[in-house]
Amino acid sequence: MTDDLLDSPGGRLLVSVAAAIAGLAGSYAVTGYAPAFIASPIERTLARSMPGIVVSTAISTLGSLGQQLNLLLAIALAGLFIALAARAAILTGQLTNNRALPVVGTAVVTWAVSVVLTGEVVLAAGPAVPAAAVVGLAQLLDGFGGSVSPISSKRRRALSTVGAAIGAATVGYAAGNQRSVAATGDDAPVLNAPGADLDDVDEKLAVAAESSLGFGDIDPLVSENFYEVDINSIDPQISAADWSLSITGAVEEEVTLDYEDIIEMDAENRFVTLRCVGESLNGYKTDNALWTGVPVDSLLEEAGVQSGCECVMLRAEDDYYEEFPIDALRGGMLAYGMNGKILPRGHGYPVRALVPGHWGEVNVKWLSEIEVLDEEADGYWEKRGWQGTGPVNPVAKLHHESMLSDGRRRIGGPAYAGLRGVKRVEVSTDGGETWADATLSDQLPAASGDGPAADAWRQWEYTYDPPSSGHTVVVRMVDQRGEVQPETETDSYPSGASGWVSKQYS
Ligand SMILES: Nc1nc2c(c(=O)[nH]1)N[C@H]1C(S)=C(S)[C@@H](COP(=O)(O)O)O[C@H]1N2
Ligand SMILES: [Mo]
Repeated sequence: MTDDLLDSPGGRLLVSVAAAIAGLAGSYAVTGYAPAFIASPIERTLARSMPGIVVSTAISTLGSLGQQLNLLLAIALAGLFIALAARAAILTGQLTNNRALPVVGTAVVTWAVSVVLTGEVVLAAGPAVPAAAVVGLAQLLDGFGGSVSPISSKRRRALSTVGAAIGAATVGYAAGNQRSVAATGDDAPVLNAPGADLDDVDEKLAVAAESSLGFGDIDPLVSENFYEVDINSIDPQISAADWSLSITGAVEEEVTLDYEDIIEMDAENRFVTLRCVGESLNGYKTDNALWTGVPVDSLLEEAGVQSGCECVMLRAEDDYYEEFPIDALRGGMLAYGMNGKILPRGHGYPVRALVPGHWGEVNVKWLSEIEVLDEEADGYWEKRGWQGTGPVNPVAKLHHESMLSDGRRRIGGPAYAGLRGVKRVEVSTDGGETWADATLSDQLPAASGDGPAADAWRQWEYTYDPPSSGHTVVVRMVDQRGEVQPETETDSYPSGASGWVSKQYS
């Protein structure tokens, strides 16, 4: 029995774990937060194989936390693979008395595992090299090959190995963050497309800013922090130059378009609000933006739709797919710009679909294929029990409240009804006995500039003298046809939350 770190089971475990940490960091360093990161395919597989009801429950109870936990689990599993590779390589090297095997074996097996997972032959060196280096360092510190160990105490050698791994992790994490393409809007480059009218974008955004009942923390008409819902925690990272969109299936002629084709076509700037079917009644997964893109209709006409079911499947680069009536898509657009910026990665760069008035889930991001179907089929979420391919449920939310200096209370929030349009918001401060009209923000302008936007939310505001005793405030919306938002309360699963938002004041 020697005093070598690698000769004890505990020492081997420690070195294997250190190799795993360095390997994970190395992978992240060369990929950033992208699908080529070694944990990403594991995370996808976990998310795909989770039973629908588990996913749905996780979404409604944990929100995005569930997804983060899933990613953590995937990272842990990827680390386990590397640690097992290192441990096996060390043990085999010792058994066969082959001094090169621990390092070479760790490198080769980690590389192979990474290639199998991610399909990236070159980037797989990212995890392989640092993991093998940690094993090599441990051997070196043990003074292998007859040389004298540079560090005599075993404990110190262990600490040095772990220290090196943590150092590698720090550097790798920083490098990976540098490399990560921002998912959200603020960092996206300014839009520049031959077919887009950017002055019109500025004008419309200015109108939205003027129309906004801008006070306190009321949600602005153009969302500052547009919500994001994805089936994977790591978004696809697509280069516009490699991207194309095809219209396939039950068509007279398949049509394929690349990014250049699309940004050269005549574009329009449209306010469209999105609402996720999974959000709670008074939730924060409804947002509005000014989108730049091209109408889908003419492209469908070019392809010549011959659908037996009048239905269509949209498919995406993240293997997401949603099916719905093709008529809904005819009014939609292919968006490549958002609020005057290039469509951010997290919202579907380079191109996403917008399907006015319909639940968020059919607004497919990272769109790659429009498949015209002959028969109905289930989309990703419908396979998991959701029914979110239809028009949104109307809702007036209560998100803002403040006390004014004169003792009155001001309440407000967004109201949205999809293509039905918000005509009125009514407020009751006596639990629904009597109702009064709230003040509404002006309707946002239509893409053409003529009349109101077909599918955009409005803000409401109401100020009242609160009674000294307890009372209940209830809010409801009336659509352009005069229909009152349904009072019946339902959960978001499976077809969207409904009911009137209310709040009790003591
Ligand atoms: N490719 C793809 N498209 C997608 C999703 C997805 O996971 N993958 N999520 C959908 C869901 S459930 C919603 S609510 C909206 C959200 O769009 P946003 O993230 O831009 O807000 O995108 C939809 N489009
Ligand atoms: Mo959603």
